[in-house]
Amino acid sequence: MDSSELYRLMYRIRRFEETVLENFPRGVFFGTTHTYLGQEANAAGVLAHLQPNDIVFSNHRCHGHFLAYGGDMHALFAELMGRATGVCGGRGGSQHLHWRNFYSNGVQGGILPVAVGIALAEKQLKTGAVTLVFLGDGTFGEGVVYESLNLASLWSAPILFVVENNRIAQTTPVELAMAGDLAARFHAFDIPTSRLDTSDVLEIHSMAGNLIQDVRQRCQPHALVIHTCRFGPHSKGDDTRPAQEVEFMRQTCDPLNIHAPRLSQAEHRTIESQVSLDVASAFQAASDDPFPTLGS
Ligand SMILES: Cc1ncc(C[n+]2csc(CCOP(=O)(O)OP(=O)(O)O)c2C)c(N)n1
Ligand SMILES: [Mg+2]
Repeated sequence: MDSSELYRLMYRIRRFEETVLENFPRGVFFGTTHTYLGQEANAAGVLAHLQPNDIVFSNHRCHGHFLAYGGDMHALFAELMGRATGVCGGRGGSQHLHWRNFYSNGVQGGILPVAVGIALAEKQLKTGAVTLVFLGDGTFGEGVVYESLNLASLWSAPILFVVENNRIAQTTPVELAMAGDLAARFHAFDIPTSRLDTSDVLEIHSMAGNLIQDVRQRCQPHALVIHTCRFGPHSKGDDTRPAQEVEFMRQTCDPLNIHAPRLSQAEHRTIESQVSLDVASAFQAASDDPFPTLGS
């Protein structure tokens, strides 16, 4: 993926998520939602390296991962709207997506044992596939995470754990919930861990490429901890952080602002207007789609 494709992808995620938050109060979506605003560079940089049979597990904050995996915006809007054309026929909603080798689940930590199990199955089958699993800082309070890390290490699962450390879980800052060091949790199980403190998609892209190649070649687990920023509320309108704190993050670590200067102004403006039109038409198309019928 070149610089302009990475910008296009991040902008697509941004506009998709903004459209979700703008329209939620109109009652057009079912269930809940968790937007990926501010974290776009993680999905874009990491998932650019996938090979077709690789497997991705995501969590409640899954829209950005799904779009970066190659998922369709219309199908994702339709899924949130409960329409028959949705990713899962309108029955999964925002958090429960399955398409090709992409799986997401809203139960915190619940995806870890499944992801490790699938990684081990792929190893047994000698497919060469790598499994990636995204998890947040707030998920390290779940015991099943540690059972999964133990087996991943003991049985050498070809898996990359991607921790998106936005330093908050719902409204609880990480320092009120987590004792000790995040990377030390992986080290306790002899899982090598790399850290990044950046929202620069090129830095993430470069490190993730090396790590995924390494996991594939060595058939061993690895962890990548990315220090990142959540710009939006946890879900919808439930942000208790001071507005200045969020504004400061937007000023200093917006992945779009960091990456845009690498393109000409004309180029990124063209991408922005094309993507905005695509997002608006995907939203409109999904709004016009039918609801599933009983028995379908
Ligand atoms: C087992 C379980 N407990 C509680 C929740 C409710 N819940 C959803 S997301 C979340 C916080 C997640 O924080 P983190 O892992 O840091 O991810 P982030 O939202 O920051 O991306 C909580 C408590 C849940 N989904 N699953
Ligand atoms: Mg978090």
